[in-house]
Amino acid sequence: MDLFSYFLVIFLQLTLVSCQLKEFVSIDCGGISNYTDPSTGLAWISDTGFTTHGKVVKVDTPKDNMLQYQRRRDFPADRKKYCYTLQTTARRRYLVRATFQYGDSNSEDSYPKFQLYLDSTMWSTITVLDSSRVYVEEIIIRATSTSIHLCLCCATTSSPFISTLELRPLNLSMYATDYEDDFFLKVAARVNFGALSKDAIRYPDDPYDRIWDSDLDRRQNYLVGVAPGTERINTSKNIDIRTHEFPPVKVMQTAVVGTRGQLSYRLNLEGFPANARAYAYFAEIEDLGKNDTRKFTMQQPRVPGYNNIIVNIIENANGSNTLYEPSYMNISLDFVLSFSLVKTLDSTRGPLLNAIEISKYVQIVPKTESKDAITLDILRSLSPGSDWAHVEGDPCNPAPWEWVICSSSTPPRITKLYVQNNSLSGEIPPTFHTGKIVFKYDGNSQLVQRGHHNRNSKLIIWASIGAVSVFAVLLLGSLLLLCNAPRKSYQEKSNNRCNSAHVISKRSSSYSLFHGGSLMDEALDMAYYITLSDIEEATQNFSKKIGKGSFGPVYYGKMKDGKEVAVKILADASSHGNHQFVNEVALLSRIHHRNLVPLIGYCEEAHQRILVYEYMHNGSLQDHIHGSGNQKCLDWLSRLSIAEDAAKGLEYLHTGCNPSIIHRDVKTSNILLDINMRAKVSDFGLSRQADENLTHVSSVACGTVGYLDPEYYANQQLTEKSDVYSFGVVLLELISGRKPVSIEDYGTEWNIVHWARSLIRKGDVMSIMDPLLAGNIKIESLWRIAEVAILSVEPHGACRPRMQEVVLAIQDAIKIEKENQRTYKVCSSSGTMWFSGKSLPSCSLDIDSSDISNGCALPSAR
Ligand SMILES: *[C@@H]1O[C@H](CO)[C@@H](O)[C@H](O)[C@H]1NC(C)=O
Ligand SMILES: *[C@@H]1O[C@H](CO)[C@@H](O)[C@H](O)[C@H]1NC(C)=O
Ligand SMILES: *[C@@H]1O[C@H](CO)[C@@H](O)[C@H](O)[C@H]1NC(C)=O
Ligand SMILES: *[C@@H]1O[C@H](CO)[C@@H](O)[C@H](O)[C@H]1NC(C)=O
Ligand SMILES: *[C@@H]1O[C@H](CO)[C@@H](O)[C@H](O)[C@H]1NC(C)=O
Ligand SMILES: *[C@@H]1O[C@H](CO)[C@@H](O)[C@H](O)[C@H]1NC(C)=O
Ligand SMILES: CC(=O)N[C@H]1CO[C@H](CO)[C@@H](O)[C@@H]1O
Repeated sequence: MDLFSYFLVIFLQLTLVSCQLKEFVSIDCGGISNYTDPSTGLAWISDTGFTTHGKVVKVDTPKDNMLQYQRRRDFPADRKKYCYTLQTTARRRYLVRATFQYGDSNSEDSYPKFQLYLDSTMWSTITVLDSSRVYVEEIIIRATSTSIHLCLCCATTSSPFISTLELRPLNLSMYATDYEDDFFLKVAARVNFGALSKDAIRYPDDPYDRIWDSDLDRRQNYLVGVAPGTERINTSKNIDIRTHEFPPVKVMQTAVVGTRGQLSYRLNLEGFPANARAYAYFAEIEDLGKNDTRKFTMQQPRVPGYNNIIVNIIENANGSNTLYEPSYMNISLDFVLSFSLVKTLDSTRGPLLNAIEISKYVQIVPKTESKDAITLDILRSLSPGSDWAHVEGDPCNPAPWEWVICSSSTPPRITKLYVQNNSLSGEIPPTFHTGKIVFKYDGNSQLVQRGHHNRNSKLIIWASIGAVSVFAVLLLGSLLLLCNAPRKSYQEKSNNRCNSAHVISKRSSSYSLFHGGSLMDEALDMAYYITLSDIEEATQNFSKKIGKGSFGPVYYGKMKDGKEVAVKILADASSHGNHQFVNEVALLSRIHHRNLVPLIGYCEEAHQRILVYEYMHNGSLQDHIHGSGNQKCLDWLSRLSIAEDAAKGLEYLHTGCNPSIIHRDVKTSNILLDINMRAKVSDFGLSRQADENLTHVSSVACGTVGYLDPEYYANQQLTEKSDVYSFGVVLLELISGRKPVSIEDYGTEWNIVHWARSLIRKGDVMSIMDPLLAGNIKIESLWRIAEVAILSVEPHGACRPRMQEVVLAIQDAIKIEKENQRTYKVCSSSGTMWFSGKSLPSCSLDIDSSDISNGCALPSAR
C-alpha cells in the first residue's frame, strides 16, 4: 500500500467515524459537565438537559476511575416514573444501552432494585448485588416514532438510579428480524472468543459501539465448562466482515479452536428461558494445510434439523479470513445454555469459533392509544409551564401520570383526567381554529381565540371552571369498551370507529373544547352534547311521540341542520347514576356498526337524561310483521335480509367489542328499519356490558316477556346466549308472522317457542309458516331458518349456536332462496316459463337492484 492510499484509508475511516459519532448520543447521568472520553473519543454530555428530577450522587469507587462513573443520578423511590426522552428516526434500528454502577459499598440501605422501561415495555429489572460492578443493559429496537422514552420506576428496595444512557444507530438492515414489529431484542450475551485481554471491545474498534465481552472476563456461571484442548488463536490479517451484522474486525481476528475435536461452554442467560435470536460468527483465521479440513457440527443445544448441518467455514464463507455468519431467527433457549461444537469424523481440524451473540425477544407493550396521547398533548399545550403539564414518558405506562387514569387494556386508553388548579390560558394554538379543531371558551377570560364554533365538531373536552380553583374532570373516551379487532385489521377497526378517542362532558359548562378532523379522523361521527333547548326545539316540545323504547318514550325531532332524529328520554333516571350515564354514553358513541342504530348526541339537564339517535324511517320490524294494514307485507327474502342485518349487529356487540356487550332486550320492536329497509338494532348498550366488574349494578332480570331466556330468568347468569335465545324468538316470528306470546294463537302452549318446537319436532314446518308467504318461499330455506331458530331457543344456553353461526345459517337460507327467486323472476319478467333459468346474468341484476324501500316488494307475478 503506498503512502497516498494509506492516508486515504485513514481519512475515510476518520470521516466514517466522525459521521457515526455525530449520531451517537452518550449521556452521563449525574454528570456535571460535557467532555470527551480520552480512551474512546466519545463525546459525553451531562443529563441536566434531559431531566429535572432526581439528585446527583458522587460514587465512591468509580469503575476504572472512568469519568462517566464518577457520579450517578438517583431518583425518588415513589410511585412515579422518571424518564429520559431520546430523539430517534422512525423505523431506524438502534442499540440502546443503559449502565448502572452503584459504587456505594458503605450504603446502610440494601442495594437498589428497580425496573427499567423502554416506552411501555419492561426492559429489565436492575438488581444491584455488587456495588462495584457496572451493570450493562442493551436492547436493539426499531424506533416506532421520532422519540423513545427510557424510564426508571418501581423500586422495591432503595431508589432507582442510572449512570449512563447511550443511543447508537445501526446501519442498513443490521439486526432486522421477522418479529421486529412486535418484539425488541434484549441482548443477553455478546462474546468475543480468543480475546487478547480481559477488556471488552467497543468503539472505535466497533463503529457501532457494541460491547463485545472478552471470553477471559469470567463471571460466575458464565463461560464455564470449557472443553479440554481449547486453544486461543489470533491473526493480524484483515477479515472481510461484510455480511449482515458487521462484527468488528478486531473481534473476528481472534478465535478459540478445539484442538481435541470439541469446543464447549456453559453460560447463564438472564431472563431465560425465552425465545431468542442467536448468531455465531466464524472466520477461518488459521492457515490450513493443503489437505487439511475443518468441518464440525453443533451438538448442543439440540435444535431439530440443525444438529447435523456441517459447518465448513472456508466453503461457507467462500474463502479464509471471511466471515460466515449463521444464525437462528427464533430459537428457544433455557436459562443455562450449554453449547458444543464437535468436529466431524473426516475433518482433520477441530471446530473454531470467533464470536456469538444471543438476544432475547421481548414483546413490545403498546404505548397509550395515540389518539388519546394526542388529546393529552393538546390539553398540556394549553397550560405550558404549569407543573401538571410537565410530565414525562407515556401517559399510562409503566406508571400513569398523576392526573391520568388509564384502562388496563392493550393499548391503554385514558379513562379520566384530573387537572386540578390548572391555568388553561393564553392564545389557543393555531391548529385549534383552522377548521380542524374548534374551541369553545365561554366564561374563560384567559383564553383568547380567533375563529368560530363548529357545530359539527366531533370531540368535546369539557372543563368546569370555578371562581378560584379550576377543577376539570374529563372523561376521555370510554375506558370500558375497547374494540379488540386484531392488530392487522386496524383499518377495519377504524372503520368501525369503536376506538376513537373522544371526550364528553357531564353537564353544560362554561368552558369546553371541541375538536375533530385531521388529528383524529377516526373521531368522526362521535356523539356530541346537545342542549335541552335545542332538543325541545327539534322535537317541538316533545310533541310527536313515535314509540316506547326499553327505557322510556321516544319522540321524533328534526335538528336545525335538517337531520331527522329519534329522541329517547331515559325514564328511570335513578337507576343510572350520574357517572354511569356518562360512561354509557361514552360507550354508546364508540359502537359503530352499519347494523346498529347510531347515537348522535346526548343531553343531561334538569334531571333529564336524553339520548338522540338517528331516525329510522321505516319504523320497527314489529310494525312490519304484526302491524296493521299495508305495513304487513314483508316477503320472505326481505325478512331474511332483515334477519341477517340484525344478526350481524348482535354479532358485532358480542364479538366486536371488548368486553363484549349483551343486548338483553332483543325483540322485533328493537330492530329498526332505515329508509332502505336495512335493519339496525337499537337500545343496545344501555343495558350494561358483559363485564363482571359491573355486576354490582342492580341486576333485575330485564327483558321482555316472550323473549326472555329461561336460563337467565332462572339463575340470573347473563351471557351472549341470552341474546341468541331472544333472537331465536325473532326468527320464529319472521317465519310464522305470529306474536311471541298469545293465548289465542297458542292456547295452553302459551308462547311461540313451545308451539313452534312441538310442530317442528313433528317435521311439520309448513304449519308454522306465515300464510302470507305461501307459494313464495322455498321450503329448504324455510327449514334452514326453522332449524337455527329452534336451536337458538334451546333451554340450555350451551346448546344454542353463537351469533356467528346464526348469521351463517341466515346467509345460507338467503342463498337457497335467491336461487329460487331468480328462476321465478326470470320466468315472470320474461313471460316465459324457464324454470331452469337460474344462471342467466340479467336475473341476478334484477334481484340485486330490486327496491324494497317502499316497504313492500312482492314479486310481480304473485
Ligand atoms: C452539553 O451539551 C449539550 C448538548 O450539546 C448542551 O445542550 C449543554 O448545554 C451542554 N452542557 C454543558 C454543561 O456545557
Ligand atoms: C452505514 O451505511 C452507509 C450507507 O449504506 C455507509 O456509507 C456507512 O459506511 C455505513 N456506516 C458504517 C459505520 O458502517
Ligand atoms: C418463536 O417460535 C415460537 C415457537 O414456535 C413461537 O411461539 C414464537 O411466536 C416465535 N417468535 C418469537 C418472537 O418468539
Ligand atoms: C496431504 O497430502 C499429501 C500429498 O498431497 C500427502 O502426501 C499427505 O499424506 C496428506 N496428508 C494427510 C494428513 O492426509
Ligand atoms: C468465491 O471466491 C472466488 C475466488 O475468491 C470467486 O471467484 C467466486 O466468484 C466466489 N464465489 C461466490 C459464490 O462468491
Ligand atoms: C387548589 O389550590 C388551592 C390553593 O392553592 C388549594 O387549597 C386546593 O386544595 C387546590 N385544589 C385542588 C383540588 O387541588
Ligand atoms: C498470529 C498472531 O498475530 N499472533 C499474535 C496473537 O497474540 C499474541 C499476544 O498478543 C501475539 O504475541 C501474537 O503475535
